[in-house]
Amino acid sequence: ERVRVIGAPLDYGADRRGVDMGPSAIRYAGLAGELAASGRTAVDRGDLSVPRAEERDPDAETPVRGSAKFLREVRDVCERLSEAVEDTLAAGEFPLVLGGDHSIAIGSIQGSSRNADVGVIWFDAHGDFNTPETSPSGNVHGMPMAAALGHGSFAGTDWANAPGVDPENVVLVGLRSLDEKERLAIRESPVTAYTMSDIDERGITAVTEEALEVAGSAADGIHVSLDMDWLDPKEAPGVGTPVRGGVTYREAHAALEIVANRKVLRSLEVVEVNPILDSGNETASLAVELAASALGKRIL
Ligand code: DIR
Ligand code: MN
Ligand code: MN
Ligand code: MN
Repeated sequence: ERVRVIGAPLDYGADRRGVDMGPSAIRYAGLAGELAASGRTAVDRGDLSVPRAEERDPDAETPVRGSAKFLREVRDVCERLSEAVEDTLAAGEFPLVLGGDHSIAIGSIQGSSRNADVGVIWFDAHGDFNTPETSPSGNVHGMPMAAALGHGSFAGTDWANAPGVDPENVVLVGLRSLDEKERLAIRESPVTAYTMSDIDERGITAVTEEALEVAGSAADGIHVSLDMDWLDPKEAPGVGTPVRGGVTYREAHAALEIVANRKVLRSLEVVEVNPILDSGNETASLAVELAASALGKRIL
C-alpha cells in the first residue's frame, strides 16, 4: 500500500537539543527517493504543528510535579498523531512517522492499535519503561513503552494507554542502558527483552526472528519503533543519548530486512535523529536507509 509520511517534530521529551529538526533532516537525506527505490509510492503529509518549548512551562501539568516534563504538550501532540496514524490506516495507507524524540511513540502506538490487536518491536539502547514515578530524568522519551502499557500514572489514560497492545506481544531489542527501577519493571513485566548480550551470543538474525514470532502473534500486525540510538554511536552519532556498544550498520539493516520479509509490518516510526549533534547528516541518512529496508528495498 501507499506510504504516508507524518512528521512529528517534537522535542519536549528529551533535554532540548534539536531533535525537533529530525523530520527535516530525514527528508533532506533523501527519504522520498529511497521510498521510490523501495518500490513504494508515498505521500508526505508534512509535520504536525508543535509549539516551541521555550513558550511553554515544562512543569505545567505533571502527575508528580517535575517528574514528567512537558507532559501536557506531549499529550497534545500525541493525541493528534494518534488520529493521524489511525486515519492513515483507515485510508488503507502505511504510516511512516518521523520523530522527534521517542515520546511520540505514545501517539503512534495508540493510533496503530485502536480497535486492533498489535504487537510492538522496540529497537533501542534503552527500555523506555520509566513512568513519572520512577524516572530519574523526568524526560518523557524514557517512558513511552510504559505509557502505552498503562503503567504508573498512565494507567487507564485514554491518550497514552493503548489497550490494543498486549504486553505479551511487546519485544525490546538491543538493551544496554536501563535505570534501576526501569530494569525491575521490565523484569516483572510479561514483555520480552533482548539485551546486546543476547545479540552477541545468538546473532541479530535469530534474535530478530524470535522477536517477530513473539510480536507477530498479535492478530493485526506489528508496530516497529526504531530509536536511532539503537545503533552504535560510531554509526549514528546524531542522537541525544548515545550509548556505546550498539548494533552495527549491517546488523541494523539485517534486522529491518527480516522485518520486511515477514510482511507483518503495520506501522513504522524512526525517532531521535538530532541534526545538531550529527556529523554531515549521516544519522538521518542511515535512518532513511533503514526505513527503506523495513519497507522492502532490496539490492537485487
Ligand atoms: C533514560 C534515558 N532512561 C531516561 N532514556 C532514553 O531519561 O529515562 N531513551 N534515552 O531512549
Ligand atoms: Mn527510546
Ligand atoms: Mn534510546
Ligand atoms: Mn494478542
